[in-house]
Amino acid sequence: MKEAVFHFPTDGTPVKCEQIKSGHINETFLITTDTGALYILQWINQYVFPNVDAIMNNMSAISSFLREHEQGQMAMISYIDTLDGKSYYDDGEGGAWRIYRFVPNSLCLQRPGCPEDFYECARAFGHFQYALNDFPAQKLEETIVNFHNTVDRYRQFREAVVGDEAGRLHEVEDEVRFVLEREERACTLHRMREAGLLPVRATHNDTKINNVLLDRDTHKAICVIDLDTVMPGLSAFDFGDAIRFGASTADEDERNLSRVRLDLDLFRVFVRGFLEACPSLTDREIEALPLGAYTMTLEVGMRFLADYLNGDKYFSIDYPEHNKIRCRTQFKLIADMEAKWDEMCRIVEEEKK
Ligand code: GN1
Ligand code: MG
Repeated sequence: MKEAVFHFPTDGTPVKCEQIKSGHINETFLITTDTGALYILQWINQYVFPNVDAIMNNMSAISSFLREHEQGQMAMISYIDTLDGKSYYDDGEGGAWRIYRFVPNSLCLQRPGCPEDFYECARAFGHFQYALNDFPAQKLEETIVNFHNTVDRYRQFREAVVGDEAGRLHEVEDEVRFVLEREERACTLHRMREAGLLPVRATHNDTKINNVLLDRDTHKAICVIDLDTVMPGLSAFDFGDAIRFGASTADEDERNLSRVRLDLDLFRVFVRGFLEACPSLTDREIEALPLGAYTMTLEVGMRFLADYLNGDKYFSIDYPEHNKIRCRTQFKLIADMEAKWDEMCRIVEEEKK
């Protein structure tokens, strides 16, 4: 049992604690009490999120906005305060912990089992975006500064290459070149943002499909979770990260690269669901969606690669080569997007109607 759980009020006494393997940053546990109540306990990685208060403040700002403006159309996770009234428990050893009640009869998917599931996820993320259309994004704190600032990601990437801290550069020279050759295109969205061509909104910024809870029986979306990276951003980021992860034909850490492709049918289904649920996007935002997929894929690929060069300090890994394997799948996807670029744009145009 994790000691932290005893700092929260629970129905019954916690008797069972199982780790849920999902996500590369925080740690998540399913807690069962002797009365059968279920809770999700999370350890927040403060190397990645140094400002836990900012996360919890953002979350509560968004929850109260949605409660007021949306009449509860979309469910939200509500965290339970500690016994002494704080939003998280600080264990004094650098650990921050929080807890919420497990959402009954819910599941999250690691891969879309069928197009309908992916469509549901698209609607959930699209709706999240739409529901926050009038939320003043500048009120949100940047929980990770420059999170999707691709220009700054390139700066950090170069630092990792020059530093070569783990002495691995010689293994990944082709991958480094791949990233550097694509800099201009990858930074386009950021420059459009700076030029005021795309609206800055409250965005989720980590839209893997496993961040949507679905009803176990109907597979209808219940809510969007993992709001730690909700920050000011571009709609294309949320669209793009979901495509990167969910419309790939293989896992993020597939070793056999011939299995990794962009599935255009899934791409289309996601475009449809996202646009239907988020009618507030401007024409220019819609046109930017394919570039969102491209940018998010390249960006996370270069983050995996930078972490590999730095000696795996950021993403949790299961084996020493893990980040190298991960970056290769992202670059394979990028190459496939380049080959399918015209079709991606055509699909967005067709679905726009
Ligand atoms: C991390 O932990 P998880 O899986 O929710 C990362 C995302 C990456 C993703 C890659 C805070 O998300 O940005 O896209 O891994 N989250 C953070 O799978 O860096
Ligand atoms: Mg996450």
